[in-house]
Amino acid sequence: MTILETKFVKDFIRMADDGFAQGWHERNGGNLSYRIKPEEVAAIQSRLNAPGDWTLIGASVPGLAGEYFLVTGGGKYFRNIIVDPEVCITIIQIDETGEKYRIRWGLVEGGNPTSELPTHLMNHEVKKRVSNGKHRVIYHAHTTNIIALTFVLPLSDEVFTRELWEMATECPVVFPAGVGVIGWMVPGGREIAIETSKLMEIYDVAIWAHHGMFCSGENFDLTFGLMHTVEKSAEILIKVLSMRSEKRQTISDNDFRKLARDFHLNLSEQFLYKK
Ligand code: 2HA
Ligand code: ZN
Repeated sequence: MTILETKFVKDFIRMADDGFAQGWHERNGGNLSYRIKPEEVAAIQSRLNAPGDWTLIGASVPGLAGEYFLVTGGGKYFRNIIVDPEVCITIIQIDETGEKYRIRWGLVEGGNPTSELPTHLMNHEVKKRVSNGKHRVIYHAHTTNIIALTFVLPLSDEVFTRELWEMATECPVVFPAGVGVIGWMVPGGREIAIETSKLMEIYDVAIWAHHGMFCSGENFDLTFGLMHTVEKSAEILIKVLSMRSEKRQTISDNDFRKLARDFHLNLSEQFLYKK
């Protein structure tokens, strides 16, 4: 089987294209990464390129030593992933120290992995640990409505979580741990990676003010579905705020407690402060 014929590569490409279709990936905006399973690496081993030079990641991820990732390329357009995947995406291998990577497939016209590689890998390292190896997908998208909300809501985990939960009953079911928010920072480096990975210790969703969102999940469907649900909730909130300044009725603290009881959710009291 060629690398392009494997299920995880096909699923990755479909997810990237679904994200483009949502309008979340203007130009080269956004990036996606997948921690490849050992049996998937074994199945493609004979088709990987001869190992090239190691490159510094710019972050230290010893918890990912020896792992392989499928990631989008820096500067590549999501629009083009489905058109010419071998140009736009790449398989990288992490070294035994977790300090360096090398390219093993893809990017056939040259280039590097995503500019957000430090954040992707630091998030993967945290999520691999806290999910006991279950989480494999990290997704960054420029989701219009969440970005718009970061101009008008206080940049607190409590306010964003609570407002997004209220907008659709499925929200506390889909992201019961809530969402984390960080204020504006320069993207593409170690500092924003450290702040984002701190949020990933607790949440599966991290919002970057005036920029976009990161989501983590076990597989492509769950991670895309999470991004989609949070962004749709933000769209509803923007519609509500645009219609009137005060909500006439909403989902109350006690309603969330009842939902938690019946759906066996652990909804922290931290977010149930309104009464
Ligand atoms: O250009 O989205 O955050 C890719 C990005 C950087
Ligand atoms: Zn971005």
